[in-house]
Amino acid sequence: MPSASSTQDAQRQHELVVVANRLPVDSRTLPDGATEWVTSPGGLVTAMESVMRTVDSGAWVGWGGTAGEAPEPFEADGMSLYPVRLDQEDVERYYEGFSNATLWPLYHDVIVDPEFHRTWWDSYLSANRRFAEAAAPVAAPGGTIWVHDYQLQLVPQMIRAKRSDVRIGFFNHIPFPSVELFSQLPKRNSILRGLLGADLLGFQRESDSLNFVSAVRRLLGYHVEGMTIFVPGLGASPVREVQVQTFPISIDSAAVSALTEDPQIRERAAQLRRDLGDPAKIVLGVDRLDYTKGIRHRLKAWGELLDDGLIDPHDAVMIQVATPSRERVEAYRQLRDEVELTVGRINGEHAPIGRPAVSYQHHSFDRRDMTAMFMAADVVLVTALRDGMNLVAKEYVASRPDLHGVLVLSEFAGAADELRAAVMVNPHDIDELKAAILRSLAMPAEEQEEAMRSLRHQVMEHDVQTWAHNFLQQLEESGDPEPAVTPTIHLTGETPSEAGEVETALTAFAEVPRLLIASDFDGVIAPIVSDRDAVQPDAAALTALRELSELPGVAVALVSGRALADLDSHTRMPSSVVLVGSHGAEVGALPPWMQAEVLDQSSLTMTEQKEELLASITATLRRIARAHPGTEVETKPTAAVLHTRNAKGRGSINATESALEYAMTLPDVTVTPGKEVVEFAVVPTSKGAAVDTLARASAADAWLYLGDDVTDESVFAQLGDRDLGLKVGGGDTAARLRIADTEAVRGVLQRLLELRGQRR
Ligand code: ADQ
Repeated sequence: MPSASSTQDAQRQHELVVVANRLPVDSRTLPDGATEWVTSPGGLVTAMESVMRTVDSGAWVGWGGTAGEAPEPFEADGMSLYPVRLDQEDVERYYEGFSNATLWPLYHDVIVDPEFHRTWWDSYLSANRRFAEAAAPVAAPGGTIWVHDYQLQLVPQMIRAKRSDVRIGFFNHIPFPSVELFSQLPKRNSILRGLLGADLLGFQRESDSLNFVSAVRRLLGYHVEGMTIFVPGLGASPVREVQVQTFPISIDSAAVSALTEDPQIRERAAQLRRDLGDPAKIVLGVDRLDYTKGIRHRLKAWGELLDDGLIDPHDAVMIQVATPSRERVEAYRQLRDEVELTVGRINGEHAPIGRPAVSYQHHSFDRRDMTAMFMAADVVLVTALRDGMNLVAKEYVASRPDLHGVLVLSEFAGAADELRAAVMVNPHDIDELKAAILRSLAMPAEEQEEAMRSLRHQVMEHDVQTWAHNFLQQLEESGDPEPAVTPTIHLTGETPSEAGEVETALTAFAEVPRLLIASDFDGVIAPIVSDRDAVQPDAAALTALRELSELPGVAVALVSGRALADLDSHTRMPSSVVLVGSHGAEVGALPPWMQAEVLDQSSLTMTEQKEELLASITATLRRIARAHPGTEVETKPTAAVLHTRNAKGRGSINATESALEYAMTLPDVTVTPGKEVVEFAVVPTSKGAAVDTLARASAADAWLYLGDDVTDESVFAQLGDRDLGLKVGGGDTAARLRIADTEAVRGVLQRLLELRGQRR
């Protein structure tokens, strides 16, 4: 990659933002302290680079490869790059630890034992948060964020929490294990939920997609139809659909194929054969030095063939390119030792003087050298024990427009699903592997051509551009993102509004011809008490409400989370005051002048099915309550409520967490967390919808609402210009005015009565 320039305006917004563990460039510190950027190797970089070039405004968020402070964002190759900081401890715990010593072995069928430490998880969580925080602000409104791979599985959900207006895609480059294996992973449900923050989840093979869907079904209990997962939302937010689909990744096939026309590269391939002593056959393996790639199995087979005298080292040479990888992880150090010991032993026993039996290369090559090697190779061995896709297999095929050469391919590599004309092997079966190598070495030219033609058809037709295009197109089709719902916050902190400000607002409001005055009950008309049944409403406030309801052009309502009967028994209001219970699910008698037909109660009707659901929710909440002393369950006609106000110690937090976890499994239930309560309603409810309906039923020109709880925000959120929202007590709110407490509420209601009374 050419030298990069730091830009002042790099922090702009982009249509497409790629988030991956690594940037497509590596930082290097020069002797004079300056930073130099060079293209970093690896399948993902190769894949995405060509895609990003086709986008007008693309950004890439990732780590630069060096621990410590991250450089400022900069531009390179027409892309904006946003480096993410990883400290040495993050590198050890998030990257080498949880990503490469926990997830990597587990997702690759536990070829080595996964290790787990809780500190690694903590670091994974905080590093994922840093990537999400870097990515969320740089996406344009309605833009697309594409998150890559197992290191960043929590990022989709974290981005969604900040930016519900963007499309979020996730692609997993490595396999997704069977649910039996995946279940071993500590924090497995957090990982699933993290991924389900995406709109579209892509996997390499059909089996990976199916494994993921069944993990979600089994471990989270979410409803699944085909490859669509229904993720339940909390509160009034609807169920979200997440699509799961298979997108086998590929390479820039035309570019690789074109390199083979280059005379210099052709010459390099010929030179390579001469350097090896002009053997009749060259067998090639190219891998990151990783235990998943089956390098040991391959060397064992090759060594045995030499031992058995079935291969003459004068006729055939094996080249093993093993790129250095994750050298600080113990399993990789051991692997390197073993591989190098085996190569040494084979060469010691079999190499003729002056040339190797196995030429072992533990370093990187550039694309041109790599292509020369593929052009020289008569057989390429891809013997992965488990591999997401394996791009080497496809690169070899793209490098053979001459239709010569044989690909030996493990059935455990994702590429096996597409490259059906390869010589398929089970690499665990060393005898089978040996037979496959011998068969490939002896394969007649016509047979090679026939197989290679079929392989090339597949690889040239399905390149990485098509892969990315298909993914992004599917993401586009996977439903319009929600409009940016930035809950409008007008007031923060606790300081009440100026008295004069409240007075001016009340005076203007009292002049409106037809009014609706609505109020929450607990915390507004009555101070909060620990025993809900011992609540003491403010008598003067209730009197003011009653008298207001008797004035012409004024409708009055009490809107509460309490059950209707409960609200009624604590307020004893005349029929001129409308009582709304259970967050809007229950509405009491209406005064005759209200238009009852506006109230569409159909969705609130209880069916037998809803009764059953409510019974099972109540039973589960009771179980949670038993485990957390002091918490209790209240039952209402359409809802069950867990009250945690009187729980001991962390009981309130723990019980709430259990309840919300349980809520995730209930797609059709409206779950409303409030002040130390969580309500599960089997009919759709919201105080906001209730007040809106009442305003229409009373033909009000404007309404006033008094509320103290988070559940009241659904009302404040829909305040119109003439409406008046008064938040009682502290906390962020969409209301425009704040008053201190129930005493202040009494003052407001009495003042309103006065102002409106004067109007008569
Ligand atoms: P990797 O495990 O890195 O990728 P692979 O698909 O084989 O595996 O890609 C490796 C890339 O590195 C190839 O492009 C290869 O040519 C190149 N490479 C290897 N050794 C090299 C060397 N010494 N010098 C230069 N280049 C070298 C992960 C998954 C795979 C999946 C890819 C892409 O593990 O299963 O195919 O992502 O999704």
